[in-house]
Amino acid sequence: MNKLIITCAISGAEVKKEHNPYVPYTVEEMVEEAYQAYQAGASIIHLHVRHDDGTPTQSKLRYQKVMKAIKKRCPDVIIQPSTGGAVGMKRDERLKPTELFPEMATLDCGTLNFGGDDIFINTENDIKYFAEKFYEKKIFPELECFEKGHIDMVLRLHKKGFIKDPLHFSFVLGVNGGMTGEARDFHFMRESIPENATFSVAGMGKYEFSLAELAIEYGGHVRVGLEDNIYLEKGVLAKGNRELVLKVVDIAKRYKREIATPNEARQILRIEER
Ligand code: KMH
Ligand code: ZN
Repeated sequence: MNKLIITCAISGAEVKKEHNPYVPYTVEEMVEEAYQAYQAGASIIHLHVRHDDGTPTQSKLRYQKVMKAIKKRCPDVIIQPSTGGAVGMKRDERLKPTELFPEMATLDCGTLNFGGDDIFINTENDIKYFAEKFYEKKIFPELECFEKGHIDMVLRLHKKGFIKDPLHFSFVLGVNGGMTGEARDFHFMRESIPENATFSVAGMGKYEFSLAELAIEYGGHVRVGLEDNIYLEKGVLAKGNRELVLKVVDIAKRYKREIATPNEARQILRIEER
């Protein structure tokens, strides 16, 4: 089977040190968590940045500082900034990290409830607007789909030429307000994308490792990290992102899937050289 690409979502925008003290805020903490995840087997670092007090920000300057420092420590790693940012941020604010021309970034493909009164807004016009900016800057989009309707939106926009090949999906399952992360949800999502598309799966909370295992078994790729889940196992907090990545590496061994290096990940996803 193809090699396994592991993405590590080291920080997120919502999770706090009160939830898990290893959630990184400062530049130094971000770099250390990225390095540990990379050493453990992650070839992609999905990145949200924070101010030192933990407040999420889409500041271009802050992304620049963190990305530069990560690249110094992990020269070949793929850094994938978020354009989702935090709930409530506006389009252009969310797009700030794309001004740094990262090789890859997330593109969120639909609106959903996000717990309590929160709504994560990604209208059809938002998606078209984001896609236009991505292709203009030759940024490879990871198409984040929180439920099946988001895949349908991608396929519609792909047909109309707003979203282009190669298609790489991320199924983000188990968000409070989105689709759950049961096996049947995974199969429904997996069977709904074109055959030549690639996919990665991010399971929130209790779904993280069961979905990772399904993705590994069915030839997909995996995202783990403190953004998505703070526990190594039920009731045991992870001591950083490294432990979460290593747990995926262990599952991969059982299925005899080798781990992709960052350059192999670029080839598998068909990220064009710039
Ligand atoms: N923080 C969430 C509201 C992404 O990174 O593209 C959105 C999110 C998605 O995390
Ligand atoms: Zn994110």
